[in-house]
This record gives sequence, structure tokens and C-alpha cells, in this order.
Amino acid sequence: MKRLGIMLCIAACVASAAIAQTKSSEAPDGASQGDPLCFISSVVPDSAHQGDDLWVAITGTGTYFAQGSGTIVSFFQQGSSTYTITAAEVNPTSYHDLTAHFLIPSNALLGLYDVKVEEVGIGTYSMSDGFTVLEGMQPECGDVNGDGNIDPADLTFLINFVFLQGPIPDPIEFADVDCDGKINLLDVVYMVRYLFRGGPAPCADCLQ
Ligand SMILES: [Ca+2]
Ligand SMILES: [Ca+2]
Repeated sequence: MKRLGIMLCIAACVASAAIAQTKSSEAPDGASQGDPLCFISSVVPDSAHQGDDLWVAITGTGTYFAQGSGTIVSFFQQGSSTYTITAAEVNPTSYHDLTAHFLIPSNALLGLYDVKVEEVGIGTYSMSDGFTVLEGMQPECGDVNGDGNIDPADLTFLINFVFLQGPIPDPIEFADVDCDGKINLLDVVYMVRYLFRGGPAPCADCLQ
């Protein structure tokens, strides 16, 4: 009986949302379209870059998360063709809250996406234009291990390369963090100062 009640509620919500969307098709945000009974009310964060690996917290109003036979969370873009990014992992914590793990492909289409939470066998909650995919971060000098961030792992990678014949950075120039054209002890010192002593950031033109 409980499941039937939830299904009826979601059916009513979906119908209400559809009517509201028809009435106010110019509204930019699905959550505000005519106040449907249940909807996705927040998505945090609401943007990411191509190639990002992140958890997104989704909150619903009037929703019944995790009451279907499965929960699928996705970002959906309708352009000249449809494009979908589906969460690799979903953790509902209540009827109204869940977190979803997304791996944004490095070649994902840029721009606005609708956010969808599908309760399999029951229905789908959505928010129009609720998430934005931005252009991928450009690799930079100092990202010695090439993971997109500059952090102590790069210092470890640099020390291994300079002193212990460790793996060669790719491109190798990213290890020349002071842009003097050489990769040596001075770059290790520079990285230590940047990461732990408030020193200047790695130079910008190590590739030149
Ligand atoms: Ca790095
Ligand atoms: Ca150098």
C-alpha cells in the first residue's frame, strides 16, 4: 500500500510538473516552474569542468528518493542530439537527499544540463538547466604527475624524478617549475616553498 501511495504521489507530481512546465515554458529553472508538488530543489555544486571527478548533493522537495527498484541520477542535454552523463554511484540518505558520484568525461558537451533522478519503476524527478559543464582545466606547470591539480603529490613525483630515477613527468617541462630551462634541486626547493611556505606559484610558461 505504501508503494502504491508513493507511486500515486509521484504520478501526481509528474503530471503537475508537466502542466506547470507547459504553462510557463519560458521559466529558466524547472524548480520554479509553477510550483509543482515535488521537484529537485537544489544541486550542489551546480557546475564542474570536463574531466572532473566529483560528488553532487541533490535535494528534493516532496520527493521519495530510493523508493523505486533503483535510483539513477543523470545530467541530460538536448541539443542536435541527446547527451547523457550518468552517475557512477548514488547514495540516497533520505526521501529528500542523495549524493551522486559523477565522472565528467573530458569530451563532455559544454553547457547546461537538466538534472534527473529516476526512481526505476515509479517516475522521474527533474530540474531544468540545473547543472553546467565547463571547459576542462588546462594542464599547467607544476602539475608534475599530470592529475590536474598542483599538490604535495607533485612534489613527491618531482623528488622521485630528480633524485631517485623515478618516472619521467609528461610533459617533462611541467617539472621545470621555476622556468629556468632545467629540472633540478632548485625546482624541488621552489615547490616546497610554494606548497608549504607561501612562496610564488609555479611559473606559467614552462613549455616555452
Ligand atoms: Ca598534480
Ligand atoms: Ca627549473
